[in-house]
Amino acid sequence: MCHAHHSAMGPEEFISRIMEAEPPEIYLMEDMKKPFTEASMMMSLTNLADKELVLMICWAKKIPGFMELSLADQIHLLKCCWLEILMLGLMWRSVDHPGKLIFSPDFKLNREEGQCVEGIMEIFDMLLAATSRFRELKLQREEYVCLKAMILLNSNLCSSSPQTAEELESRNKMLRLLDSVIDALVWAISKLGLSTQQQTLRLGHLTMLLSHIRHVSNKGMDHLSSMKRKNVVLVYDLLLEMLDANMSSGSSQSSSS
Ligand code: AOE
Repeated sequence: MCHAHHSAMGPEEFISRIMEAEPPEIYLMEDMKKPFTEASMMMSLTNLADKELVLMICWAKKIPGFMELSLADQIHLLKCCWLEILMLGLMWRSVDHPGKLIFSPDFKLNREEGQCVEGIMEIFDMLLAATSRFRELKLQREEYVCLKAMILLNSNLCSSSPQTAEELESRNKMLRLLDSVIDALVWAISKLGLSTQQQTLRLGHLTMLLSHIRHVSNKGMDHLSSMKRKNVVLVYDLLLEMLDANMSSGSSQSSSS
C-alpha cells in the first residue's frame, strides 16, 4: 500500500489518515476503592496518563509527515503539548456527559470527587467549562482529530529558533504540515452545510478554544508540580525524569498563578 506525501494528499485523505491514527480506549481495570484518597486518585490518574502517553507517541507517528520532521522537533513537540493533548482527549470523551469527566470508560469523576485532592477542583472546573463549550458548538469527530493534530504541530512554533539548515528545513516541513491540518479542518467544517459566514465563524470559535486548552494545561502543570513537591504522585523513575525535563523547559511558557 502506497502512502502519498501529505502535501500531495487532499484534505479528505488527510482526515481519514488521522482518523485511523486515533488511539483505542483505555481501561484501567483497577477496582476503584471508593471513596478515593488523595494518593489513590493521583495514582489512578498517573497510571492512566502513563498508558495514554505510550499511545500518544504511536498516534503522533501515524500523522502524515510527522516522521519526516527532525527527531529533535518530534521530541520537542510532544514535550510541549502532551498535557494539552490529554486534556483535549478528555474533553472529547466527556462531551456527552455534562458535569462529568470521563477519564476512561471505567474511571469517571464529577467535580465533587475532586474534593479529596488539594487544588484539583479548580482544574476540573476549567476542564468542565471548556468541555461545555465544545458541547455548545456540537464538536464533530473530524474537527476533533484536526484540532488535536493542530495542538501538536503548533506547540513549539513560537519557541523554536532554527539555527542550522537542517533545523530550518524541519521547521518549514512543520509549517507545511500545519497548513495541511488547517486545510483539513476547513474541509471538515465545509461538510456541515453552513453558510460561508457561519463556516468562518466556526473556524474562529474552534481555534480560539485552543488558547483556553493551553491555559488549562499550564494550570494543570503548576498543579502537578505542586503535587510532586508534596510527594503525592509516586510516578515511576522514568516518568519523574520526563516530568522534570518538561518542567524546566515549560516554566518559561507557563504563566505563574
Ligand atoms: C488529563 C487527561 C487525561 O487523559 C489524563 C489526565 C491524568 C492526570 C490529570 C490530567 C489528565 C488533567 C489535569 C490534572 C492531572 C492530575 C492533576 C491535574 C487533573 O490537575 C495527569 C497525570 C500526569 C502524570 C504525569 C506523567 C508524566 C508525563 C511526562 C511527559 C513528558 O515530559 N514527556 C517528555 C513525554 C511525552 C510523551 C508524549
